[in-house]
Amino acid sequence: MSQLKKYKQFINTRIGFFSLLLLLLWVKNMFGYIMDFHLSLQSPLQFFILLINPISVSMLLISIGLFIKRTRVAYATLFGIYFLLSIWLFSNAVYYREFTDFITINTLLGAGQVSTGLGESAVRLFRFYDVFYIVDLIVLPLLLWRKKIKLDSRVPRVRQATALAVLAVLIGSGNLFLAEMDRSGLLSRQFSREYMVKYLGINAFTFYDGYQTYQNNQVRAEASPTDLREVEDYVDQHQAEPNDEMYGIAKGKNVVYVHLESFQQFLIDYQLTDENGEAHTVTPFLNSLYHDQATYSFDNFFHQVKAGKTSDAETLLENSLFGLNQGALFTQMGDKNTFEAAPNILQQTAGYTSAVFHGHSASFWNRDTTYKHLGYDYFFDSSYYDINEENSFQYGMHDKPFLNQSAQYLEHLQQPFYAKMITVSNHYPYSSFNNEEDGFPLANTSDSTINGYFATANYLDTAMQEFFDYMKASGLYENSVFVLYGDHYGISNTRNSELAPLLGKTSEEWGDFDNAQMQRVPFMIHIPGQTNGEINHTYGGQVDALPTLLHLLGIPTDDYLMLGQDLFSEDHQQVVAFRDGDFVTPDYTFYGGKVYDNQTGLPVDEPNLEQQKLFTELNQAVDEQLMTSDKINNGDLLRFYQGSGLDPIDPQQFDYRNQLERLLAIEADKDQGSTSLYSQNNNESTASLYRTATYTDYQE
Ligand code: GP9
Ligand code: MN
Repeated sequence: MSQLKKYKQFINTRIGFFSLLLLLLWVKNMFGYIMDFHLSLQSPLQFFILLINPISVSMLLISIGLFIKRTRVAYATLFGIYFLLSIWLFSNAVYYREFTDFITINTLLGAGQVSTGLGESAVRLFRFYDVFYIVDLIVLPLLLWRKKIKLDSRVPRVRQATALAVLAVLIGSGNLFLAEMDRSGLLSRQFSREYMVKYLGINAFTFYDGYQTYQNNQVRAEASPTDLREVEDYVDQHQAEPNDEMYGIAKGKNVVYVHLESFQQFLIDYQLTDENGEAHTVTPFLNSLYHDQATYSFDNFFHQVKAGKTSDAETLLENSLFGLNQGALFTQMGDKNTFEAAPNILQQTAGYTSAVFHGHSASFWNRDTTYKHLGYDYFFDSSYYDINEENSFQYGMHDKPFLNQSAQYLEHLQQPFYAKMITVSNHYPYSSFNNEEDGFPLANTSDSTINGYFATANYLDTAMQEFFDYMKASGLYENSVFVLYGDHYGISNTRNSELAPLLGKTSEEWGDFDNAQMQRVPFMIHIPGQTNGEINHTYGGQVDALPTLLHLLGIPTDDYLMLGQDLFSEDHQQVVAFRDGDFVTPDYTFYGGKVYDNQTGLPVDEPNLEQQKLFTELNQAVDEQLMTSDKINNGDLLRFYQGSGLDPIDPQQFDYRNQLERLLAIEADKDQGSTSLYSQNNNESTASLYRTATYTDYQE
């Protein structure tokens, strides 16, 4: 019997038809990966994962048809599931062309209505090669009808069908294992939909998304306006009066937020000793800013993020609410919840224009949709930058070219503006520089992650210096307040004992108390013109940033449901909650289930009665703050809240395409009334004032 005949015979069995469908689906998925979905692959392993990721879910679902006895019903089921999976793939491909994103259950339910206009524009999104996605949906039924593929009336043995289903699950587990190996925390952290699809395939992503959406929707559906009462009570009781001396000192100024990626406080004033015993200051510029008389610096300021890392820091700083205890709020709720975030507040109370600048793909951390819900007018993502392999790495564009190229957009924003620059070069694995940027010495530990950290921090430092130089040269500096913050640790606890010798301790001495202290990140508010800046020792965290800033801008916060407190306020309570319920105060550190005395760094093994009482109170205070945050976020309670007087945001009104054109149109429209730097500079660009150099240039 010829080979071909054998195949034909096989296809004429139910298992054969099942196999054919599976093969076709795999091919179409690969076709989609090549033609439509841009999933950047960084290693052969990632490529391998991509090859296997469509198999398991397709196989499991289609195998349902193998359990059905009646011939026609069995074939209808096999083909029906195949049909649905094909259409789903095709829909995702078309959707992706418009939104560079995958369809979520929320999009389907119409809840995350940011995706306007797909209906009208769908036609122009079709491509000639789309035939490939759907032609088989017509051809296969025809072949069945014309008996080119014959229906097999023999029912596969249950054992056989079960074995196939089990195999599908095994493949799926193997897939997940490899995925987690390559990117740990994939499921728990959910960096982006792109990651999920790249590692697990479209279908697995859809199911996981569906499961999560269902869970979230349950809680949301049960929430009601009465739940707000407890939240309002909490906020009332924790209101911290503004400090008169500080209130309004930055009124009307632009706000320039600088997100210092993975930057820990210990880098400030740190000197790295190289192998010749020579000391190198890691961040000379940031140090000078830290000590500047126009800077209000904090040396007991802690990050409060969890799995959502950068995006959690953003959540905290924009809303004065915590991220979630599991996963990232941006990814889970960013396209659905109602927020009363900084861009919105500043817009409605003081006429600010808001913009985020970040040289990475818009969908990472679900930023593109979340920013619309936060009320950001503009979002300059990687598509606005001239990015190439030389000037970028897996997390986006390097800080110097990124900040440099941001100037061409920044200068067109109407003032006052609220702009957030998200840097990224100082990101794990701290090794991603081309030769030009190499130069700052590496630390000499056995951990390459630690070794590179100082050099990338130094790079960030010079990038900041260039940015500030430009701000001064362009004239924006005087009229702006700069807020610099570290988003989270860069060196994780598991590496800290290796880092210990660089911090004057031995690895053996290092313990959880030290780990907790390492969660300090910089928080500096630089207000040009001020002369009584100082290093403030108040204990605080990222949740406190927004009320602090708003008071400096002279904007009252009493009516907002914020959980942080103004760091300058006399009433500021110095209890800094970590997201997992641990916390620090000026006297004690609660970490990993133990209480430590800050003065000695030793555990308080036998607390006296007074201490016991205090610890219980502190624990309760922290739990209450975190619970209140969860209540607001999980129940989406701000949708019921009217006390702030803010008009609700319509996320659909934001569109992050063609932004430069829009900015130019606004300038033209306002004419003499335009307040952008560009207009003030007689319609001349200031971008050429930006000076940027490489490490070697700096040494010369
Ligand atoms: C990527 C960047 C990194 O866009 O902001 O996020 P992180 O990994 O630090 O959470
Ligand atoms: Mn980060």
